[in-house]
Amino acid sequence: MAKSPSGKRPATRPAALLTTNHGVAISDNQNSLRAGARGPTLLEDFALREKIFHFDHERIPERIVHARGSGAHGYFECTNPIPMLTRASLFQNKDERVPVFVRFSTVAGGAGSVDTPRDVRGFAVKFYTQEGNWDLVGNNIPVFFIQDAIKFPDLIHSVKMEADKGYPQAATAHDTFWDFVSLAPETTHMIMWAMSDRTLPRSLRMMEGFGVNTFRLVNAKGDSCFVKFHWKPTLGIQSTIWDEAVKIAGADPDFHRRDLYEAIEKGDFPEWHLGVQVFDEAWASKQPYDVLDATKLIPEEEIPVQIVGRLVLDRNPDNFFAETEQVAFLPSNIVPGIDFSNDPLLQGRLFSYLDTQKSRLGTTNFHQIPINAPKCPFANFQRDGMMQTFIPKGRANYEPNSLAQAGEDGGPAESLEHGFVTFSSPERAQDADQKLRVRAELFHDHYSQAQQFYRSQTAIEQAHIASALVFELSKVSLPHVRMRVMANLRNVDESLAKRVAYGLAMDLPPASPPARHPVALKLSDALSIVKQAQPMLKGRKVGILFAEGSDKALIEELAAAIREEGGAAMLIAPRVGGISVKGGTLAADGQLAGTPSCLLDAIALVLTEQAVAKLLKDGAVIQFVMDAFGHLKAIGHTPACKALLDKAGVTKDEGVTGLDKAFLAAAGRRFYEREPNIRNLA
Ligand code: HDE
Repeated sequence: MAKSPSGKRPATRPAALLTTNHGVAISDNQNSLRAGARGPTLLEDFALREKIFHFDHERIPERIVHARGSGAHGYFECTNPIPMLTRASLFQNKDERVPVFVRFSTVAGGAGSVDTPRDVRGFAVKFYTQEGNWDLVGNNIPVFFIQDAIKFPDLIHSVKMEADKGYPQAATAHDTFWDFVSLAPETTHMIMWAMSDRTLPRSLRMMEGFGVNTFRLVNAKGDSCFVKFHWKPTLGIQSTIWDEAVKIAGADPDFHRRDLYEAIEKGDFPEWHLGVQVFDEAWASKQPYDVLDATKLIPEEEIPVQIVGRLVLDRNPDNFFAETEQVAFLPSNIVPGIDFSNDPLLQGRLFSYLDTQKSRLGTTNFHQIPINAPKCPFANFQRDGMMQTFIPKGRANYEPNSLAQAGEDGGPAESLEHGFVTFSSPERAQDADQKLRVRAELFHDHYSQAQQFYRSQTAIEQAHIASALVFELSKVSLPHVRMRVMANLRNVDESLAKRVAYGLAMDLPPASPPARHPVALKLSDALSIVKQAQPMLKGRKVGILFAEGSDKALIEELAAAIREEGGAAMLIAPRVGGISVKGGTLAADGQLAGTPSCLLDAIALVLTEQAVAKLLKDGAVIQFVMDAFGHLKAIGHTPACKALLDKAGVTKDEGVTGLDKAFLAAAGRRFYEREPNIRNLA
């Protein structure tokens, strides 16, 4: 009998043994099998071939949209049960929790693209309820570009890299996107949101989420109402500004992914409240818009958002691929007590997501992957298929069967009592027996809510929208496309159109004839980020810049005060390992050149006059201060920093403080009022 190299055969195999996929232990994982020390590699090397074979197939197709994303585990807790509205198990009992997996994403970029382009963010939540998985696959903007699913492939083709050039990546600022937009006035409302700071979130933890489509709730008696779902972040809504987002993309392409991961690792669990807006058909039929039209929202002032629960993300995935990449969200994953509406966008989505999983995950059995499998028992007679991991027992593989009468296991059976029963909606069904390719009348109003959104913003937010339009349209090379966008914009707001035209140095074309004349709607404060801003240090990161000779006690006191208020303090110095300061040595968390202030929410400069004199020759430190000022952040400083502030162009305002209480208060907010003095906005 042949012997192992050592000549001995161990009695049992150790647990942590490197093996092939078929369980054979590997003796050498550094050298492939060769014919002689300098000879060719042998085909016989099954361990080498298996390893390379598996590696070659490690990638699966990335999502056609929302390819770039970050995920986390957590739970949903019902805080205000609503059994009168829905029989869904997760909304029945106060304090009851269900596990969730959440994936946030950008839309346009590929899986390896940066986290901070101007883009809509996906906000997809999988609730593993006792009665099956419910996926609420939403976005951070409550409306969408188009009204009918049939236009989705065109929209996405237009926004992705241009077909011939292969660029730009993750950007809307190019010809084909704006060509599509200009030819589809239904996009106008969403364009207002997309050009606002909503598409530049500071953190995934600081953005709202929306179910977007109208859904239904159905109670145990079978009564139904319509519902819109809302996620409200407990850290408040916070956005960056454009110049900041662009710089973050270079400084940390994983800015949002890192922020989410680190917050969870630290135990600062991101949290949102889930709210519902409920209404009935009688109310819906009186509105100047159609609630089945996903380009329209219901202002919170009209129907208040009622909080029903909270979402807490408290665990990072163990493995990015197995969980975040393989998670498959399906708007068609619905549970008893929740139902669809006839929204034509939603109806199309019900098909698309199931279909896309087959192409991405390769098999109809993708629901067996642990991240996708329900956590309640599930059984049916669907059988076989690629990558089948279940081993059903017995003969029963059809329904109904009478095998139980012969003492065999007859398997699962349907149940009217527990099963999902589609709500039979009677409303507006007059033309249900006609086959039509039409849009309902109110869908033709493309401008009223776009106007409402724009006019509900503060002056600085309006200036950001105008500037974003100027930026994007200045990247459009086809004059007729610009013209058509401007012609549509005139239907939203004449002053906006004028500002953009001025920014582009072009004449305003005549307004395009609207399919339906816009009506003036009541303004809504809930649409503005700035009007809702809640200054807070919690969840924010303050950079403390120090150098040789800085006061250690002062730095430590400041860092403690920041942490006390729930903020993070990051020490930054020209050299990280530990430099000599007043009171000892101090190590930094980040090196100055690698930690530009765009990655921080506020900065504190704890520097001596000598250190300032030396640092004035360093472009990185001047840029550090200049950007913090330009990005509307608080700057706290020791008196010795005057020369540095002057060189960086910092002028005194409420956000420029000493290192005292005033700084702590300032660090939790942005100083939008500073912007008109330092930047020419459109
Ligand atoms: Fe999606 N969308 N979508 N979408 N969507 C996908 O499904 C689609 C729409 C949204 O983190 C795809 O699994 C169509 C609206 C999110 O894995 C695909 C239409 C909203 C995610 C698809 C829409 C969304 C997706 C690609 C028009 C907000 C990422 C990969 C009818 C309510 C989920 C996948 C994740 C992903 C189709 C419009 C949100 C191709 C046809 C509106 C958050 O099936």
